[in-house]
Amino acid sequence: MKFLIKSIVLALIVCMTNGKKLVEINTQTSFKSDSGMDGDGHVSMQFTSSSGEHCFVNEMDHGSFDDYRTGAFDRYPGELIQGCYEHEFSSPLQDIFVQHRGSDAWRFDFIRAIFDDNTFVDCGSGDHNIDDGDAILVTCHL
Ligand SMILES: [Ca+2]
Ligand SMILES: [Ca+2]
Repeated sequence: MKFLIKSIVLALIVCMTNGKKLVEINTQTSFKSDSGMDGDGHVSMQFTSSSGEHCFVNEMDHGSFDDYRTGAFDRYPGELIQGCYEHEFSSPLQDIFVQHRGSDAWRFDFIRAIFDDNTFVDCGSGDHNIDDGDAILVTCHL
């Protein structure tokens, strides 16, 4: 009986500590000239874990603020990440599928996912360039 109770308590602890909620996404636009998106450029992102859990952000944008400038580190906390806000991942983030729309290319170094336990994961290996509807899969560093 003692063993059973111990097992249940242990299972509960594992359940409670296993899931991480995504709370903020950061993007590092490259410093090379014309890396930014000033004109007609948009990106959507799908975040996927090693067990296939995923969430989707259609377009991260600070409204009238000029996002994704060359060399900019942009932060998108809370509701700005739409369907990914507080999305729970029970296994590590594996990759991000980044889809571009529009005529202004975006060059970025990495995308950072920050969780509610203050840990973060960086995805991308520098110098990814997407334009005119390109889609790429960037790998996360575990
Ligand atoms: Ca904007
Ligand atoms: Ca550009």
